[in-house]
Amino acid sequence: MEPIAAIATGSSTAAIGVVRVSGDGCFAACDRVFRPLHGERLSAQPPRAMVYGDVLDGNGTLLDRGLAVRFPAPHSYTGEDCVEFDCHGSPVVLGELLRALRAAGIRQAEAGEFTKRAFLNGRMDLTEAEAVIDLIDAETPAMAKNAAAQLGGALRRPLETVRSALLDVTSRFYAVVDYPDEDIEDVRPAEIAAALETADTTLTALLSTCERGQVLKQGVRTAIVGRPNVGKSSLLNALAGYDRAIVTDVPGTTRDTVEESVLCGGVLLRLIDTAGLRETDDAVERIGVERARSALESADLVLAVIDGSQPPEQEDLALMEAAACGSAPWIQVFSKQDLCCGPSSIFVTSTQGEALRAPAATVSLSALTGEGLDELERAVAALFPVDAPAGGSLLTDRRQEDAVSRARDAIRRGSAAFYAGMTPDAVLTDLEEALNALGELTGSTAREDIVSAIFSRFCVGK
Ligand SMILES: Nc1nc2c(ncn2[C@@H]2O[C@H](COP(=O)(O)OP(=O)(O)OP(=O)(O)O)[C@@H](O)[C@H]2O)c(=O)[nH]1
Ligand SMILES: [Mg+2]
Repeated sequence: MEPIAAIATGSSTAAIGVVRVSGDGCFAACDRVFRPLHGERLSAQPPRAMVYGDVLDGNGTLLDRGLAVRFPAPHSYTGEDCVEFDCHGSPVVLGELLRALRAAGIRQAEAGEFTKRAFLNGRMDLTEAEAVIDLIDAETPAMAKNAAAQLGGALRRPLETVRSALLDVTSRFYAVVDYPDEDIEDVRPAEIAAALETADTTLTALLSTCERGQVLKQGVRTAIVGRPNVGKSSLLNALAGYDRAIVTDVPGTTRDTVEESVLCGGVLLRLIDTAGLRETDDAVERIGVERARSALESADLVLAVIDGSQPPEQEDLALMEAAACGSAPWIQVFSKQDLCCGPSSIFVTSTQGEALRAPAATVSLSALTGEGLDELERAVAALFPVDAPAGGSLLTDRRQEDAVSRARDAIRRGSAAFYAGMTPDAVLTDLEEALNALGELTGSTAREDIVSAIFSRFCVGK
């Protein structure tokens, strides 16, 4: 394909900046902007070896001294002839190098174009290409590890196994449908039933990882709620590691919701600090309290904070009732343990005295000294285990989840039709549908607009 070039290392100043080039004829063009200090021109240098030399602008004037590597097709990221330049990480130098490459006939690459070419040239399937985006965007080590494993085929492999089993089954059916008079080997019901069942089991196992995959990718929306002055904002700050929210000894300090993402027990928490829950005549604070209530209702996890240095008040009991009545797991947090004299656990009952849904954990901590924060981390890690049991197999993408579930449903329908003794073409329709859904996932039958949408999520240079 036509040659393209882009800065791969972003637009900010750094020690090193990389410009990558890919496409037909790119070696000759690169000879015009790079002159090795020793030996022959770049296009005659050994493949995949770093060469030190002068980086030149369009007029042959020295721009920088750096390294260049050439990767002859097909042994490159894109599968095409590729060159990478390691320059000093000056946006000006890198921009000038791009300009010189343009003058040599190489156009600016679009977002994700290198990876799109890698996909089109069969260097990776769609699940692996999507893993590249996830790896770049990873916000936690667990997310990065899951993406890295998928980059290595952790999703592709089980899907391929299912696909080839289905292909085997469909080809047998086709033989029967297409050549009814030939004496073709029997359809072998037991083998077919076993193949369909294995496919169903594999896809079901994948689907069962979606919830954890979402936690991994989106994080857990966590509302910190409680009455005024119990230390909610202090807890947010302690978890964030800096003074994100204003803390004072005036009850009603926080009036709006304050959001911050933190890593707690290996889990990405999207923390929402809220206004202290109380009745108030202040119009602004009242809106804050409404927002606090809606945060509590929509959260995936609730940290119900109770001042541990004081006897509980009616409002604390009301808070816990509200947390217990929701559907999200909640953690009872007793704050200000350094002043310790208050309760360390409260049995939760409704205003009518009935026992309510118990907290997932009860933690005593001090935002001031940090004691007990590790206990909170352990409680969160136990609630949201993100480390995939079989490394990299967590399904984190809604598109992928949708395709796997359509494939599984079609297999189940096909299986039911098979057991009901339907004609082979009835079973085939369902199995073809399953194969198509799997093809969308791996990209072998994905529509062009879907593929384009996926690659547009990339940054330029990737
Ligand atoms: N000794 C001690 N004081 C704390 C601790 N956490 C919070 N405080 C104090 O309690 C007061 C209220 O803290 P905030 O974090 O503002 O409480 P809040 O729940 O966000 O209060 P509102 O925003 O008004 O609802 C401040 O004076 C804090 O310094 C703690 O762990 N130990
Ligand atoms: Mg506050």
